[in-house]
Amino acid sequence: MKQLLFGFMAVSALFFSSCKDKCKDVDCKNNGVCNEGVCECPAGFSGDDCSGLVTPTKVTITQIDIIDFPGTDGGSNWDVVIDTDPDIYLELIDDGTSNVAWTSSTFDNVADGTQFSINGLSIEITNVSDSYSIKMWDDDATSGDDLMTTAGFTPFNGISFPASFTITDGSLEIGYRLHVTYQW
Ligand SMILES: [Ca+2]
Ligand SMILES: [Ca+2]
Ligand SMILES: [Ca+2]
Repeated sequence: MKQLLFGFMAVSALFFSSCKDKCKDVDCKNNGVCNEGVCECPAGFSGDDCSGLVTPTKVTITQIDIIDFPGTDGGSNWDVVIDTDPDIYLELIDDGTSNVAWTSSTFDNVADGTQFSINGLSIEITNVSDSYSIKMWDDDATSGDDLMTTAGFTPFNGISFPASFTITDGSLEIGYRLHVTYQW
């Protein structure tokens, strides 16, 4: 009799479990979608509830906004002849190898306080957890160029996938906003 009762309970449990919504108590994070009790995660996320991050295989910089730059060279003008404003170009440096991964075109005589964007970029970085930096130079055609400032960053921060983020040279005034996309 005991065995019969147990058997009945087991069959009932099976019957009821097959009827109930398997996703009822499943909380999929990061826009994951529950299917038959299992979270299906969007690109970049993993784990039972999609809370895990997948390291991207590539981060692509699509735009760089120049938010601010040093107005003077320690109190002196960046240039001493013809036009005193700096002639700005950027270099992306792979800090591990010191290789220049990308160089922008030059923006002549940019007045202090000017904000501008370099868009339409497709700068692909595959060592996404490495350290990179952006060097800003004042182009001086006849002599060595003046290094204006350097700001470091890591393409993938390890905690989220922001579409854009700000980097600075540590002064909290001089900075860029990088617009990026991720691939996995
Ligand atoms: Ca100069
Ligand atoms: Ca100039
Ligand atoms: Ca110059």
